[in-house]
Amino acid sequence: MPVARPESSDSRIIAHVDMDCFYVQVEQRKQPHLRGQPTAVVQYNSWKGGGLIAVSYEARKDGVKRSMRGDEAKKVCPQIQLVQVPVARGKADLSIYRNAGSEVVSILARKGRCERASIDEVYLDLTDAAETMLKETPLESLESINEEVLKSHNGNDDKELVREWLQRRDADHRDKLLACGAFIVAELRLQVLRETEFTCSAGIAHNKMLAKLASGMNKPAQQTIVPFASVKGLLEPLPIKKMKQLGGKLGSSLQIDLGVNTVGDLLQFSQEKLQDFYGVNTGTWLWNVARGISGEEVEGRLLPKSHGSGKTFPGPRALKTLAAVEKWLKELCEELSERLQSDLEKNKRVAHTLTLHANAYKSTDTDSYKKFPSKSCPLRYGGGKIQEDAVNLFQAGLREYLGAYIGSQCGGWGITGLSVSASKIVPIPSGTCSITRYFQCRDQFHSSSELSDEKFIPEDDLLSPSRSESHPAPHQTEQQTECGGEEAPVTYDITSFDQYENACKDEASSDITREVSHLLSGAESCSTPKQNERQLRLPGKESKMKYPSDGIRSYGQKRKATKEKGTSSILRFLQSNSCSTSKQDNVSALQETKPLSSGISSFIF
Ligand code: TTP
Repeated sequence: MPVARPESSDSRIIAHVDMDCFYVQVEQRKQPHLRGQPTAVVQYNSWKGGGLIAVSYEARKDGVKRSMRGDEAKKVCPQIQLVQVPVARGKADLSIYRNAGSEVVSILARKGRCERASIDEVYLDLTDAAETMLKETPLESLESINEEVLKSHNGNDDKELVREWLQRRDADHRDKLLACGAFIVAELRLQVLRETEFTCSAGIAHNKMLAKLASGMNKPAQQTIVPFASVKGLLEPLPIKKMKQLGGKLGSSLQIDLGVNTVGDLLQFSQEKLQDFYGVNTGTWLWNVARGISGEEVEGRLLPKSHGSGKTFPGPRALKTLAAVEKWLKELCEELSERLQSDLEKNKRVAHTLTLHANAYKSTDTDSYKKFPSKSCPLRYGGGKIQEDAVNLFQAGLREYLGAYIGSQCGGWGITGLSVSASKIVPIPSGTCSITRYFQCRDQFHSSSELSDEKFIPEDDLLSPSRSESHPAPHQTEQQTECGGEEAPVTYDITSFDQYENACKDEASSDITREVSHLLSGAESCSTPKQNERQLRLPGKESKMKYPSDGIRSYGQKRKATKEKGTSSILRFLQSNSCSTSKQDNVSALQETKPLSSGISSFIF
């Protein structure tokens, strides 16, 4: 659900940095002869030359678009170079892109609080750096300005006008800070180029929402500034459904029920009117959006919020037997397990929730609107265990999806997309002396309170707000696993799990990773009788929440129902967690977790 946060200060300097045609640049660095050539990266599936997932700016000039397949791109631009995404386990392997994104993040993080928003996007809070620069370097007296800074746009594309704006003596404090932000971001973009060979573009504004809107306005290798005076002009013409969190039901409701098609249309409604329609929080949030007001903070987070592995099986490649699904789940779970292990070793982080998503159809479908329900359970480490749990989650989802339609073994269904993801990732508490004890403690906790069939909660119930976001592509969503190519999109609501850490705190710190290999090899026993029982008790027992499917009422009711459910889970958790002491003390500065209330609905017990 959108959260209305008051603007903490309208003098913040926030940048949104977005890499240019990212996968193409990564491939061009690997194969320098591709530089300057029209190039595109294509999916693993080579049908009709493969779907394009990244297109170089040279190819875009020739009319190549991401919606094309390789064969069509070759017709439009015969000299195009098509590079296939790397492949592992029979699917796209995105690690090369992920690692390249990490290189960039580590450079950008030098200047201010940095939030990794997706595989190739970062938010930066540059307020302190800009304030310092303003004190130390009066911009109006600078004799020469670096060419990179002049690649700024603020509604003007003329470099001289931009120079004048940056050095205006009569500018107010906010504009002077923005000008400093432009200098800092230009320098950061140069550093990224020098150290990684990648170009990027950026938006510089007083909040995240405006910075993100601006970063894509002038690409590649340029930057766009949003002075306070330009906000209205920037927002007014934007289609309402293009705004973050308005691509789904809320945006549709605005269009259908209030006739709002652009952000400008929203301006005619008073805050009270919007609150009447959508409730106080959402109404206030909408009123703020229309005016470019957003208090959302840049989270200090350099690592992904979640890990996922998925694959699509379009058309005739749909999976039609449990054996076929199990085979693919094995591949996906092994990949996920490797990434979890690497995260544990490198970053000392553990994930707590495993989620399975699938896209499915029934051959004689009478209710095609019905989605395969996403399912979650506590995550157990080790490829075999993740696989076992994922298969159970799949079976539970399939039973619910098919309902009375037909037995799951009898066919009549197909799976066109499958993904597993690990979320609720937190650092291992600094006082943990033994990783084995940490996991034992955690698994005891899981086994005593979580692993029953009622605990499988449809992901729709947990995550409906992020589902309705209006991001142009799944991978770009802030609350998403990094996906791409043929990987299926997944969304998350990340919640504080520091209770776990407190429950499992141990005396002294020692080398955690030395026990990791043993632990992840599956040698330890953390499976419990309850986990085995779970499979037997699955059919038909999932708790379901039903919502009316239309209009504003349904939107409001869904929010209420979700909140209530989450709240009761939290209370149950707090009551049952006798080991839990205080909150927050084990969460590192770089891994800020959201307040308990913000993700309340996604606790699964
Ligand atoms: P984007 O940032 O959307 O696009 P881009 O970096 O290729 O180009 P631009 O300069 O316009 O920002 O996506 C980042 C990478 O994510 C992209 O290079 C490839 C991958 N991706 C997919 O795998 N599937 C998709 O549908 C999209 C949109 C992107």
